[in-house]
Amino acid sequence: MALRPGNLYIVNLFTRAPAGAAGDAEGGTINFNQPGSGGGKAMKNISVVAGLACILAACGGEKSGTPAADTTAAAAPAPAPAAAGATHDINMVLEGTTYKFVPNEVTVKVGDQVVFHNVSGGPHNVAFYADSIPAGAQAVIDPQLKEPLGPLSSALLVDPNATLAVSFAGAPAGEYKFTCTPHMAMGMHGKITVTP
Ligand SMILES: [Cu+2]
Repeated sequence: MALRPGNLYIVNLFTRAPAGAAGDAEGGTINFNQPGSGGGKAMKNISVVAGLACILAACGGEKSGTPAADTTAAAAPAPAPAAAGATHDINMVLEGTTYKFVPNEVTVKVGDQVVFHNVSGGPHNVAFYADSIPAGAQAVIDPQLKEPLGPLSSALLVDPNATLAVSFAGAPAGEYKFTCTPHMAMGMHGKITVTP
């Protein structure tokens, strides 16, 4: 608290220096005034200086400000998996000794969403195959995965009836093959076909 006004006052002293050429003796007097009424003048002078600084900075500031605005604009569309299309449900189940997605193949349209349900035999997850999904698909899917196990690989659905929604808004058409990481070796696979 005390340091900052003091520093500001020092700036003020420098500003006054040419005018108050009277000498060091006056400097001492000014110091005594510092905590008192002199503070008001100091504040005014500083305000003027600050104002000038703002004006001077404005020229350079606008250049850096524009890209900043662009960044915000670019980031905005990402958290917008608002599903305007249809919703398709896929259950993740254990039937007998078989782990499966039910249905294991669905066809959706761009803009639709698929909701995976942890029905039985969990935990399950959804892991898309990076080597077979359409180009550009990963950029659509990854931002939707919270705490993913890895790229294109969702977190585990542990709780009963836990769901994972994957929106295909803005997604490229094509085949999206996926598996369940814990049960991949047991043949738990599925495929979503996205049509324009
Ligand atoms: Cu599974």
